Amino acid sequence: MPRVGLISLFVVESNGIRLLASALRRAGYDTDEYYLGYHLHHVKRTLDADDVKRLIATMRERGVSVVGLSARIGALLPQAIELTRAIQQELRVPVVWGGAHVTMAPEECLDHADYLVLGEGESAMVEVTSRLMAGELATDIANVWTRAGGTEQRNPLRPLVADLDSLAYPDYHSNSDKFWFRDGRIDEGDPLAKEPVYRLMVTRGCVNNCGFCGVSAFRRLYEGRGRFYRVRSVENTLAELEYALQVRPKIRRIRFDDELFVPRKDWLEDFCREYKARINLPFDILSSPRILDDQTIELLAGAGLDLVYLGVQTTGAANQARYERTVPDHDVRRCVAKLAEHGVRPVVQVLIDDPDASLAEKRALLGVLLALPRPYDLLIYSLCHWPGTSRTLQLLEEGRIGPEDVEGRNDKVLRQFNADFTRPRAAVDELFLALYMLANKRLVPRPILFWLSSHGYFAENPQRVVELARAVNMGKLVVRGSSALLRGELSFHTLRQWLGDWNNRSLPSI
Ligand code: B12
Ligand SMILES: C[S@@+](CC[C@H](N)C(=O)[O-])C[C@H]1O[C@@H](n2cnc3c(N)ncnc32)[C@H](O)[C@@H]1O
Ligand code: SF4
Repeated sequence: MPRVGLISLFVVESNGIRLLASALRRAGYDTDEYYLGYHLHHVKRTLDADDVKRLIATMRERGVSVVGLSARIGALLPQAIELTRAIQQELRVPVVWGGAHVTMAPEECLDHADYLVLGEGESAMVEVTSRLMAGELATDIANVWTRAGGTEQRNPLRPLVADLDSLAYPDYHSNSDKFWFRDGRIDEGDPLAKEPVYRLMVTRGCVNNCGFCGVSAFRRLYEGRGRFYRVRSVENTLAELEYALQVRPKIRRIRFDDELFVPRKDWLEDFCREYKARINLPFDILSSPRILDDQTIELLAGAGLDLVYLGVQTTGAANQARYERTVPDHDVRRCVAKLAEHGVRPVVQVLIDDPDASLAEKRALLGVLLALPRPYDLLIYSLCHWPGTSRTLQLLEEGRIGPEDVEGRNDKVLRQFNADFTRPRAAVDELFLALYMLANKRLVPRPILFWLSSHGYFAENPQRVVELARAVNMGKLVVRGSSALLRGELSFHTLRQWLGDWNNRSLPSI
């Protein structure tokens, strides 16, 4: 029986692969999921030749006649190309690419795959599969770009899925059609089967349009193709969670992967009531102070909200000027204080290394971070230029970056997404990175950090401050890791991720 094989590259968590697999199975196609490598942060990001051989041998054995590869990030393009060539040569079957990078930069991908599926892939992949399985070409299908028929075909996008409840959710019960290849091992079954954290998404799109974010590229692309921001019903969400708890009884925590957890009060009220009654596990979300007013925080905390990745990025003024984003600094303060008051852990996320960030802005951002009630967790990201975002287009137009700086032609995201000291920076930027890393921890008094930030000597000689920041950060990671281990909450993947970072000498701030 011919079958589809879907491959996820260095991301065992992939929602995309699982949802596509469910869509294909629902449409009647036997479908395998193949996970190659660990998480991206694991030290090995090159393809392991033996793993590739075993993957191809397994696909041959199982009669895979159509291959789908998820090319989510431009930085992994060389690996995606290498793997695609090996599959085409060995198996002589068509290889279809889809995923965020294909959607953002299809021109760059067209040379390398037989078919590209842009945007949401469920129904397009089912159609492509039905054609290919019938021995036909799949050249005239909405969302598909291809040169398979000899001429280049760029079909328009179909409308966005209007009703997210109509999609099948990922399945974790059928284990005989999932394989995980890494370091010479093959495991059957879903790599996440024993994970204590269950990840899911309840939305697609976003209500905002921040310039640095992939959303600004997707929104432009999808203009005129239906409602961009969509939410699943509360009932559909809880039904997925109840199913997951049945088939994965080890789940201890829920992580909503949505980039902005549901900015709709009515939905949140229903959700919180039902979630508390039916699921009652601690849960984590991504959000922004704009969404989390005091009342919403109370509501979510009452339902079990434990941790919030809180997007702050930079100062209110710079956010507005550069990124089309309005979050006043005082609101960040209010939000973090309120979360702490309710026992919810905020993980503040900031964005550095924008070429237009002035010295005054860097100082002001330190002020914003120092004004928050300590301690709190902090993730510091270094601006990466995804293809097609508003900020990337603007910087390209102004000549502030070149095409070689855009992810796909660049792989900065692999090396410096979480900012650390392995990337060369101007001395003053090293100083500010070190000061930000110290700002969220109680060890160094705030006035000293202010003083360090304004003293010319340290702007030219930041090494001592950098060493201090590294040591303090390392201490916090060790304490945090040990207590998570004791609570039984240090998941296998988080541990691997940290060990990978450790190996790369690039421990992120926390
Ligand atoms: C959740 C998430 C994560 C989670 C979990 C991933 C997961 N569960 O899938 C984690 C934290 C692991 C993660 C990791 C990373 N992520 Co991420 N992630 C996301 C996020 C917010 C949602 C992804 C998602 O699951 N969407 C829902 C599913 C259904 O959509 P999808 O994956 O796009 O899949 C659909 C289509 O793309 C398509 N499709 C996908 N694959 C395929 C394959 C085939 C054959 C076909 C036909 C179609 C198809 O069909 C799917 C169903 O409609 C996106 C932002 C976004 N809105 O896309 C960022 C995003 C994809 N991530 C991004 C980045 C940078 C990363 C990291 C590099 C971060 C890092 N340094 O660690 C890693 C990369 C990991 C890897 N190897 O790919 C960037 C990518 C930018 C780029 N193009 O380079 C995005 C766009 C973030 C942003 N807001 O700007 N991520
Ligand atoms: C998935 S985003 C969600 C952000 C959240 N919705 C918000 O409003 O802030 C998570 C974090 O990734 C970081 N990030 C997003 N785009 C980035 C880019 N182009 N380069 C580096 N970091 C980025 C930002 O710091 C952001 O807070
Ligand atoms: S940064 Fe957050 S709020 Fe802004 S567009 Fe992206 S996901 Fe939406």
